[in-house]
Amino acid sequence: MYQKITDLKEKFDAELERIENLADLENVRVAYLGKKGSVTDLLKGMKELSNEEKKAFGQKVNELKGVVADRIAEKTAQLKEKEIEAEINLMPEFDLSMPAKIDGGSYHPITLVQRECERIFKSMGFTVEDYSEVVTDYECFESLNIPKHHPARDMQDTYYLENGQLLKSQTSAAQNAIYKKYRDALVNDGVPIKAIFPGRCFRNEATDACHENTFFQMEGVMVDRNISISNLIYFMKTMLSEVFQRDIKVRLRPGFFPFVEPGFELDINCLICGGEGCPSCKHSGWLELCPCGMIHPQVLKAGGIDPDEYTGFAFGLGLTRLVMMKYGIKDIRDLNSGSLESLSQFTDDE
Ligand code: FA5
Repeated sequence: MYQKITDLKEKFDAELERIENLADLENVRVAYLGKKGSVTDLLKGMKELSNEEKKAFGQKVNELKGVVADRIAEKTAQLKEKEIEAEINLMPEFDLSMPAKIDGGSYHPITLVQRECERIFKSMGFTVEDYSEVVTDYECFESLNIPKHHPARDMQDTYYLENGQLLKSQTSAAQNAIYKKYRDALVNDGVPIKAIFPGRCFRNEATDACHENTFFQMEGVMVDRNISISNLIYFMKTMLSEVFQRDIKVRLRPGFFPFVEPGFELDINCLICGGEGCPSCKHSGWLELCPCGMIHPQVLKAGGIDPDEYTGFAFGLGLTRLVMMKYGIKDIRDLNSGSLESLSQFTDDE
């Protein structure tokens, strides 16, 4: 009986020695350790043995099982290492110190226009603020005079997180924080609030030539004593003439936003079709670019500012659409495409 164990061990050692790949090794494993394998078979011959003998013999078979399993594991590791080495040897040699054969990168057109707008507003005394893309319902809606279930929310369905926060649907979501940040300087030291805050916005809506689900806006606010619509129009005009460096036809028409009163839509004559109508302007000849208005008293109050003493204007520039107009990009979706071929047409290497 015990001779069978010794013979089987010798046979296994000889076979293992000859194995050169993982597939053959797996066959050997099954042949020895599988349900019908040779090691398991040894146990079947124990019927005629006494209980004492069965115990001793069973122990020896289990020892053999352990040795076979260990040797197979060792051989598996050796063969895997060999396979990796072979793969490495097949790889073409390359010199890590060689300079890469790629052209220099360039800034995205949205980055270029955003920086241009920041430069213009900074030169007029505005600060540039950064704000989170994940905001609360209070920041994005309630502080802006849009209570729960207000129909204005339907226009800005967005993406909600399980904790109730959301991806901001408008840069206006930063207004409340900006008022709170600068209100002491305004009230105590008479420093007007003048801030812009560019940022990425998200909306759950169907895309077309002038709508994306992810796009950029640039919000701007100014709050002081005696701020009026004339101030608003002055800043809008200055910004557009600086960005385009030429005369642009714009129109101002009434627009409703719960956080401004009165509110306006500032449209720009479509520069893709020259006003004749095309898919980029929904065939109207005009493109909604920069809604704006006088900040609603409730919104100032929510920011800790007394609306009886202070007034202000706010605007929400569609930065991505501005980029379309500046570079004559017909389809907004090209801007998020990641296609270097299309994007590099609009940018200078910097
Ligand atoms: C707003 O988002 C307001 N927060 C703007 C505002 C700020 C009004 C301050 C008054 C005072 P609206 O949803 O219209 O408004 O978006 C503003 C601009 O963002 C649009 O005119 C447009 O240029 C751009 N925009 C809106 N939705 C999209 C979209 N899906 N894709 C690309 N640009 C968009």
